[in-house]
Amino acid sequence: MALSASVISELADIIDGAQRNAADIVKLTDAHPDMEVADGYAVQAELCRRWQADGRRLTGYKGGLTSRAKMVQMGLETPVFGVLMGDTSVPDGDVVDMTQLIHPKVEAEIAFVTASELSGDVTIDDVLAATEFVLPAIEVIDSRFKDFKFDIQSVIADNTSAARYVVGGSPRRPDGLDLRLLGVVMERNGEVVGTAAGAAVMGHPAASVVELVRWLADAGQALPAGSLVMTGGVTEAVAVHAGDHVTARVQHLGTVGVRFS
Ligand code: 0L1
Ligand code: MG
Repeated sequence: MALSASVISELADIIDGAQRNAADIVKLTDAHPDMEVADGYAVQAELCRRWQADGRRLTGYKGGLTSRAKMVQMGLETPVFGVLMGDTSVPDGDVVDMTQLIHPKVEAEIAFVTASELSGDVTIDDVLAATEFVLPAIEVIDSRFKDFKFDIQSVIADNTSAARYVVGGSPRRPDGLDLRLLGVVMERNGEVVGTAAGAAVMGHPAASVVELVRWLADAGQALPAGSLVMTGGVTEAVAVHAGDHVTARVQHLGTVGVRFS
């Protein structure tokens, strides 16, 4: 790490302020060119620590930049990980208030809910054996950086642009499903804006959970039973505006939707 604890704390203040006020900022490396990826995760961890101290609940984790489509869209090559807070969950079919966000985009994802703890150097089979169910999800991302212009250090500090998440559809145990082959269709206002199969995420959506568990292990942590894991957008993210309605249809898992007002 290149930055001191007091700078990490200052950067957490900046991100927190931008999130609370829905006001964009410039990327953190403009003022701190030495900032490293580990510093970005230190800012994210400090934010998560503060949010939990404020009574907010950690419900799970997210992988981002896990598909080629997302990497190409953002011009970054490395998967990133972030935290999911319970108060950012939106019920299936409910409405997101645009005034609380800067410039949201949506991603269609396959989510996992774990039945048992996962830790260390796990495999895809370990993840599937520990999975209670898989289900369709929409992630609403909202980079706090102006025009979604950031580098890897900054976006990690910004909790990988996490803003809201929606899960729903017909959750199913993964047994008997080949998650690589699940077709995913994302629609905005009834128009198809993205299509992919589950394998778009690292060759298998569970591979995103494998990488998440390894990332947690590097920090001396495990993925607890009962965690929700968003495995990452299968297509590039799509901008939304007030009045839009987005659905993600996942083969065998049903449909999840969200509106923007
Ligand atoms: O969930 C994501 O894929 C976000 C990770 C990259 C940040 C972004 O696209 O804003
Ligand atoms: Mg995502």
